[in-house]
Amino acid sequence: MSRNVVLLLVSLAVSVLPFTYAFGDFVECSMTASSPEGVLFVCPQGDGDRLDTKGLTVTVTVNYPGAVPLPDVSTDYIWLEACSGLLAACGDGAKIHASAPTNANGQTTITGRFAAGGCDNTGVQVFVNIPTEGPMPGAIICESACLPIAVRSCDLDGNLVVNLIDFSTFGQGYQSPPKAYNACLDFAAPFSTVTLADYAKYGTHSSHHC
Ligand SMILES: [Ca+2]
Repeated sequence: MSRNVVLLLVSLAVSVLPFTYAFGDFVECSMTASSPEGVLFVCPQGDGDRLDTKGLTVTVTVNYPGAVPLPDVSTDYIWLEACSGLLAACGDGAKIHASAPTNANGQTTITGRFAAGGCDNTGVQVFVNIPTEGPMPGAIICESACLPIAVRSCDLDGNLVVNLIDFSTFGQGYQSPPKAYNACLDFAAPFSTVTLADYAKYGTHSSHHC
């Protein structure tokens, strides 16, 4: 290989390097995350609804500062959580990890489901947390704004089992109207009402637990 070719390759490599950080630096990443608006039904047993089957797939793009795409970020480092931390988790079930590592454009999706109790109507947000190890120049941590997906479990009190306590709570708001509306009981369409459709959803998960 001639010296000119080597110089050309070196200059190309330098010109595409997206960062100038040293290992161990803290790097503020930039991220975009978006999703449709909706409600995700959850069961502590992990057999609630998936985001993708409810048309609620979350799309994530991870960048270095300067909008340079960050490819090959492991699914271990990208996940979704409820915004106000109101879910009670079965194991790691209060997180939904990305469906695949980021592609060449820094993009991936989040498509799975929670295994949890509780109710969080404040939305969900994406976290990216890449440790310093591996090919990354520094620890990268970022979080998205809250996305408009309400998370509602049939384990209403979050004790990780769907039992008589939950049944009693459900009964206090069923049906609505005429009873006062409790959004945490509103699992299924039509939304803004608590009807037989919501009860049917609840009933198929009775006695479920972690
Ligand atoms: Ca409903």
